Amino acid sequence: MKKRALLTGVTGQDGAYLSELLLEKGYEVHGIKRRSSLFNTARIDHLYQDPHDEDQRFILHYGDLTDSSSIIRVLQEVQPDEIYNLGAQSHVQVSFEAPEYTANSDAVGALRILEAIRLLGLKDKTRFYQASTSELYGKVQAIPQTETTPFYPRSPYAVAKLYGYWITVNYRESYGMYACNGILFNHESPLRGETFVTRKITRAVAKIGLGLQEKLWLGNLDAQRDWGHAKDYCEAMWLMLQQPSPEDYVVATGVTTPVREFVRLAFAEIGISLAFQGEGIAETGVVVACNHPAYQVPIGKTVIAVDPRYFRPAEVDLLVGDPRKAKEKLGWVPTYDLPALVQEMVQADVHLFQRDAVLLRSGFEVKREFE
Ligand code: NDP
Ligand code: GDR
Repeated sequence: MKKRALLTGVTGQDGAYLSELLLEKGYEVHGIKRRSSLFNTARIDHLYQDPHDEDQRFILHYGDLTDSSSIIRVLQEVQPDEIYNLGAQSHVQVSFEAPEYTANSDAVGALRILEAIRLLGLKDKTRFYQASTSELYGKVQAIPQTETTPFYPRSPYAVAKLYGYWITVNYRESYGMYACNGILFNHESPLRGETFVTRKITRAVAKIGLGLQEKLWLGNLDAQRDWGHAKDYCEAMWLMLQQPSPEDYVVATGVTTPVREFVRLAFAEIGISLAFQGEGIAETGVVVACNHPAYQVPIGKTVIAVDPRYFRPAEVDLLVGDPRKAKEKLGWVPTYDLPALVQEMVQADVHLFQRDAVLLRSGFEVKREFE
C-alpha cells in the first residue's frame, strides 16, 4: 500500500523539497494551500499533475491553519499516514508587526491539527511532525544547543512556536500519539523566501554583479546562525516519522557563522572581495577586488550598508546546534556545508537574473520589487 502524507505549508521552501522527497519514496502526497489572489505555487509547479490523470500522486487542497473547518475536512478526506505541519507565518521580524496572526497560525494552528487527528479517530494511524525551531532557544542558555537546553524565546514568532512545541509533546504524552518536534536550525536553499537574510544577500550579490542593483541594505551583521541546506533537513523530518517511537530532535550543522561572513562568502562566489569598515549603523562593505570578467563592479564601491529598519526589537545573537542525537539515532547525514550552500544559492540567483540583465542592456525596463 502506498503511504499517504499530508503537508501544510506545501507552497513554502520546505514544502517543496519534502514533497519531492516523499514522491521519490513512492508516497501519495497531499498539500494544503491557502487561497491567494495571485498564483502561489511557483515552488511546486514542476510537481503539478493534471487532475484528470489516473494515477494522481500529488494533490492540493485549499485550507488554512487559522480555519479549523478546513483542517478537519482535509484530514477526514485524506486520512493521512503522516502529517508534516510546515505551515506558518515564518518571518521573525514580521511577527513583531503581526503578533496575533502569528499566534493564530503558528501556535493554535498546530493545536487544530492535533485536535483534528484526535477527534477524527486517527490517533493510532496518523504520525505528526511539528516544525519547531532553533528560535525557541532565543537568548541562549547554553552553547551549543541540544534537545535539553532550556528555551527562552525572543519574538512573537518564537513564543507561538513554543506553544506548538509543547502542545505536540502534550498530545504525545496525553493520548499516546506518534507526534515529534524537529527543532530545526536555519536552513536555506535557492527556494528560500526572498526576505530571509541569506536569500536577500544571494539575490543582491547576483544583481549587483550583473549591474541591476547598486547597494544592499542589511540589519544586524553580527548575528550568528547555524545554516544548513533545506534538502538535508527535509530528510531528517522524514526520518523522525519512521522510528519505533516518537521523540524530538535537534537538526543543525554544528557550525555558526556571522551574517557579515555569509555576505563575504557570497560576494567571493562571483570573484568580488569586500572589506568591511566603520562600526554599528556606520558600517559599510566596500569592493577591494573584482576578479571575474563577467562581473564588473568598480573597486572602492560601497555595496553593503546598514539600515536600522532591519534591526529587531529583541535579537537572537547566536545559534549553534548539536546534531549528535539526530546523527546517532536517525542515522542522519547532511550532504552540504556552508560553502556548498552559498555556491548553489548564488549561482541559482545569477541564473535567475541573467535574463533581466539582458533586457536592461537592450533598453527594456526591469521589474522592481518590494522587500
Ligand atoms: P516558508 O515561509 O517558506 O513557508 C511557509 C508555508 O506556510 C507557506 O506554504 C505558506 O503559504 C504557509 N502558510 C503561512 N500561513 C499559513 C496559514 N495560515 N495556513 C496555511 N498555510 C500557511 O517556510 P519554510 O518552508 O522555510 O519553513 C517551514 C516551516 O519550518 C515553518 O513552520 C517554519 O516556521 C519552520 N522552520 C523553518 C526554518 C528555516 O530555517 N527555514 C527553521 C526552523 C523551523 P504561502 O506560500 O501561501 O505563503
Ligand atoms: P531568522 O532568519 O530570524 O533566523 O529566522 P532571518 O534570515 O530572517 O535572519 C537571520 C539573522 O540575520 C539578521 N539580519 C537580517 N535578517 C533579515 N531577514 N533581513 C535583513 O536585512 C537582515 N540583516 C541582518 C537577523 O537580525 C537575524 O539575526 C529563520 C526563519 O526561517 C524562521 O522561520 C526559523 O524558525 C528560523 O530561521 C530558524
